[in-house]
Amino acid sequence: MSFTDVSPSKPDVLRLDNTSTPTSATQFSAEGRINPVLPLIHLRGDEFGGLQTDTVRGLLNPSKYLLPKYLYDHRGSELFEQITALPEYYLTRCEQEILESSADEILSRAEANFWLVELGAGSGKKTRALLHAMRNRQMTNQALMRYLPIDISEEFLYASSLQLQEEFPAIDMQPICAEFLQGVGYLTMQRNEHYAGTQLLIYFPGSTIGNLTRNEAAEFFLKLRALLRENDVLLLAADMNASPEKPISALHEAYNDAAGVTAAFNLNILHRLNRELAADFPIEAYKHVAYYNAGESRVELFLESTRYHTVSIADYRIEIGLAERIHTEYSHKFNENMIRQMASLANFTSVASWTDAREYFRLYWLCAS
Ligand code: AVJ
Repeated sequence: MSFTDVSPSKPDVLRLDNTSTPTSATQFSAEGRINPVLPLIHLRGDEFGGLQTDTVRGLLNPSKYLLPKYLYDHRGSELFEQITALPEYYLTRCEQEILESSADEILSRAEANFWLVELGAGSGKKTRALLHAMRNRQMTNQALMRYLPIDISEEFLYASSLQLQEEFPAIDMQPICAEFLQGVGYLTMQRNEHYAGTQLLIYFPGSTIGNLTRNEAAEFFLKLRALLRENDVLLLAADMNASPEKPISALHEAYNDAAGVTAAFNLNILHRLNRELAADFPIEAYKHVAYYNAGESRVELFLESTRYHTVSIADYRIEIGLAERIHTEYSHKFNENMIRQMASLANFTSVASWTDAREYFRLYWLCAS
């Protein structure tokens, strides 16, 4: 049985959009079934309604595209996990290095009472480093601290939260199944009503911000800021742009790994469309293309067709030319000034940042001002 079988109507999930009974403790039984240990707050709407509409719209566009969020189905998330372990994919290890050496210092900037909110289910060593630092602080003062991961994938959220709660029993945890901003909105309300003296620390890891276009990123910052109050904090992880310290070849290799895992990750979206939309992409006719666009300071990912063909999806028949590219993902890269500017446009002030030994990656303490 998979975690996806935990339907929102089961009693171990607290739904806020309809009347529900609060939950008791849950745990895994020997057969791997989930029984009520960690109550999960569920705010998510129906997120897959858009796959067909979004796909058709993207393929009818003069420059064809697919939305990056659809890369992350179950298989896509597995492949992304594999990417994070690749020798060429330095991002995850750099962020880990920063947190392992600086988590105590980073959290020492927080107020006495704070909630650490993570955008994306925290599973890796990065989150552990932060939770260690939280535990260290907790031992020296009796302040109120909570860890609240927000993720739309109930499956990963459950698995990682249960694991982390087991490792850090003294830290109060509350997983929230929701879209990021929806989850933050819910938490701000809770804070304002019942925990007015508590600071929100929004940790946005992984350089996920890089997936967004500039306009989308600006909108995200503004919307997030609107939910926060002065002195709340966005702890933002962002991959650095190419520089004298960071050659373009490092960027290129991170998205063109020798083992071909990134190619498999990219191509997986076509498998998904064939399966879930009964499309008929000839997957062997596509190749993975990724390159660094210096003018836009981003890596761009495409699926390139090696021959002319047509694809049927729903009632549409879409022509795909020889060497035509379908855009699948952006991975924006940032220098400190870009982050500072984006932040200040949305009324955040960059007050500190931390980097790894090679200066490939950076964590920013952006204070709501
Ligand atoms: C999850 C968006 C941060 O941009 O590096 C990695 C996604 N795609 N390899 C990135 C990704 C291909 C990743 N982010």
